[in-house]
Amino acid sequence: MNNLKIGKEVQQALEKGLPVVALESTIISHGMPYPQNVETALAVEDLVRQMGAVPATCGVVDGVLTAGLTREEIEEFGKVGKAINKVSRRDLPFSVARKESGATTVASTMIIAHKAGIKVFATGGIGGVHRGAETTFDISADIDELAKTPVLVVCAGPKAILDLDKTLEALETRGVPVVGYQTDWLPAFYTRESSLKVPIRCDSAEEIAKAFDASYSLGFDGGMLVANPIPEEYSLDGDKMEQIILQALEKAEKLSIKGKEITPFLLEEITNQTGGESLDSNIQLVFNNVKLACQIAKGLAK
Ligand code: PSU
Ligand code: MN
Repeated sequence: MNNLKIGKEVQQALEKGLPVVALESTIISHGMPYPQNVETALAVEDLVRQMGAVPATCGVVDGVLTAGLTREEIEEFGKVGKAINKVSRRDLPFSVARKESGATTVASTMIIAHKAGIKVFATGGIGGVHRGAETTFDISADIDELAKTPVLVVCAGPKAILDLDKTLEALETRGVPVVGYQTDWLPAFYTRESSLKVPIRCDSAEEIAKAFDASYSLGFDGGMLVANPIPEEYSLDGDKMEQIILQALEKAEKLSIKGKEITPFLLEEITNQTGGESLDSNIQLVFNNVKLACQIAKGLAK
């Protein structure tokens, strides 16, 4: 398919059966400010290589689904920021037809990873069921993608901008396994745990890799969500974050922000309101997730 481009390093690794880890680009263009976004994206790629795997940052470049953006492309995606289209599943055909570039969300990165033959993907937080979804119906396409595309996603749990309870329920309905890594409690992004139990606990990357292998051998279409708690030293005060999130939600409501704009808006508000403290935590939890994703990818490559 000429709509898919696999970077050279990624292609070689896949041919040799070496571990590859996919990474998303919405987190770069819409999830973090410049220049920290570019610094983080490049540091993440270095970390994957240090861990003995190959990074595949995904995005759409001039209409081509790309697994393995170049350094220059990553810099461009970061500099352009929110001016680049945020592309989820429903947007992909238009990016291709119009030959436009786009930053890919968890959902569309899973699609690209799967087309490229990559099984493991690391990010910060996934999209989920928003607070108030009972009236707005705002449920991220990430949830359905996890149900239909066989890619394992490592995250730090859904961010507290979402309704964690409903997010877990939506995942359960769709048959998506949610694994707590070395925890019984669902991690909540900035904090190590929420008051919700995870349905499955795994204590090692090997155990997770084995279960994902089993999912493949059962012929399951869907993926798997691994929730990895933020390292203790970077975790933030849950009550303080809740206050900031409530203010951000109120502001979004006043400004009538909805649809695909709401998540980036809330992320930016939180970063501004915490004076960058949350950004630092966000960056650290991504590193932490990348390490676990590499271990799982290595387990799968065995
Ligand atoms: N949550 C975060 N950081 C992010 C995102 C979510 O903590 O960067 C991004 C991811 O790319 C995710 C997308 O796939 O937002 C979800 O957007 P929406 O809610 O519009 O589906
Ligand atoms: Mn939404």
